[in-house]
Amino acid sequence: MSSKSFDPAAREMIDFGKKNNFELVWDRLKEQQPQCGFGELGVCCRNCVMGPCRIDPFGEGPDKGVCGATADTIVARNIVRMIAAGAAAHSDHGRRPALLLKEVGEKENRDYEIKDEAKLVNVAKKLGINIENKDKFQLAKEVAEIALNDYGKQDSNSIKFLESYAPKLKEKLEQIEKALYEKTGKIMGVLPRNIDREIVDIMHRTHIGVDNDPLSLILQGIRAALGDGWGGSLIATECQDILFGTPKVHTVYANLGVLSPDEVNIVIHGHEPVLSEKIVEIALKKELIEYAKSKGAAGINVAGMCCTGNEILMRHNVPIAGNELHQELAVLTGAVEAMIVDVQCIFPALANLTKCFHTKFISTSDQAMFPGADHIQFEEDRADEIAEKIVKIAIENFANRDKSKVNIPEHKNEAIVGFSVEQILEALGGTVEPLIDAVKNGKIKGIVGIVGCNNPKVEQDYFHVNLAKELIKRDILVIGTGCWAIALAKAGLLSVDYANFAGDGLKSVCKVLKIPPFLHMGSCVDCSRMLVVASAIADTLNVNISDLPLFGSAPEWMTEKAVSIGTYFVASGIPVHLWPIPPILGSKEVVKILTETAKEVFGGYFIIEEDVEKAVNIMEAHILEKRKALGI
Ligand code: BF8
Repeated sequence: MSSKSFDPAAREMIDFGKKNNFELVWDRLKEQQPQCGFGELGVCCRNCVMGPCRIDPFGEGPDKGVCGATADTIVARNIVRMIAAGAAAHSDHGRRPALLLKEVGEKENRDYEIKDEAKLVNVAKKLGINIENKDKFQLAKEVAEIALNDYGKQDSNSIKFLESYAPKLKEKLEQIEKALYEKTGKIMGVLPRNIDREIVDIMHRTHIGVDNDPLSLILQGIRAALGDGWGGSLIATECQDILFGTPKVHTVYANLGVLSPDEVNIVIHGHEPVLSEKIVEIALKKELIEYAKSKGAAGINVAGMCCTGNEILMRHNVPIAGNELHQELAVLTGAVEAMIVDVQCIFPALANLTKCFHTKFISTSDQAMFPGADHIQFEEDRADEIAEKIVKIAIENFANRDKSKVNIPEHKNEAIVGFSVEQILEALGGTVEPLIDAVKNGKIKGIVGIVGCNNPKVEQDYFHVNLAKELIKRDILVIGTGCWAIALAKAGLLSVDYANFAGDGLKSVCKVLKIPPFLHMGSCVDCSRMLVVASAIADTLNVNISDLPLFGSAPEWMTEKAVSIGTYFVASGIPVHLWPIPPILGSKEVVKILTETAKEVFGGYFIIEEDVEKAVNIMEAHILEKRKALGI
């Protein structure tokens, strides 16, 4: 059996793929060996055509590029460009539901509606909107306008979402800007002024011959990342909750075993729920189920993949077929009529692989085209019509399924999901006080938020699952999102009973509140939910987020989005563990800024650790240190 994955369903399918000569991500990784050492260290520069240049890490070759850029400059420029891309992906995602909310508010779009009026009112109040005598449409319009203004305003004030959701952090960031100016005489801003602007600023200052100072570069990276976490991602979460409903706690199934042997299987993969919400809704229509039956299927089975899967799993009873490294494996089952994709984390390799089966690979976004895919353009103002068209294509494709090729692994597990901030508060009786009491009396030592991806360089899900298991043994509550949350759902860990494997303190809290020791908080943009919880705890205790016994981790990360998430955690005051190593080791200065200077300035910092136990030891030590400082 393959050791490429910790997940038995994946191991089965990887072996099946190998036996039948299907090329998978692990094969392509092998083909790439040895990977570029300059790239791994971050010392390769392609920012102008006097290059490409690279710095010799052994000190035997060139120590600067043609323009004179040192390893410190090159590494810093490269890593902040990663942040820019990650922040752009999340924030551009957030723009879509914000625009849609405005259209719904203006009654220009009638395919969507406001499903959570209570949340709309709460968000409006938080943003300081006067809610008197305003109907839901007016409020939706005003909330959306503030959100969209945060993307495009041209003044130098902080974005409104950060200011409204984390006033204390805003104050702290202002003090940091002031202190930096007093110390250096240089203007180095960290408060995001405009979500888009901070990303553009990075692209500007990393152009040849602009910013060459690693500290100034990294601080701009932090600014853009904060514009993601407290801006773009938060806007995505809040607008989506208003439009599609705030997640509620419920049970779903997870893993490839959710694919049905006798129904039309539609897998929705990507990130933006604007499309997937519609597919879920349309697939429940009686006429379409009847249509599927007329084509010989028992019904229609919609399953999610990656973070769009998380979005629909959080809000509906929709199972999830897997996380990032499952996308090709789902196709290998031979039982997928359509793989429908929007944006982000979608392998272009799916185009070739789906051709070996009857699976239709359907792209839908004007931003994400895949050579070899069928493109059906999704448009919000024709959402019902287009979703129906896509579902019908899947149904009609059922006749092409070759039953002799169907090979669905049996593995699937039940998972309790849906822990939005609102649901956590409800479980706690309306306030964060009971959680704070549990932290104060030591039943819960601290909280770790785990995020992010799979990466074929790491045994799939191994680090996610084992890190989480080890943390709860030490009475550390684990919350998280993204492919981590899917990993735990697949492994059957998202259950109240699993609290039996936690330390006595955490176990007792979970049993009283009837919650698992691991809380699935949603997709990657929903890391904003974790920030909101951290901010609520800090406000209640009247301390900064950096004073709290918290830690973050991205133990199998691979995307630029994860770099942005890690950075906004750090800048918000939460240290972050990473594995694999980010491409920064080519610069001692950049390593120092991210691991030491960040700690002095923001309270958060990065650590890199490959070993589960060692990583947990570091996290626990930080948590205990913070508890001591708080006097608890
Ligand atoms: O959006 S799907 S691989 S990037 S964790 Fe990572 Fe997974 Fe992508 Fe975050 Ni979500």
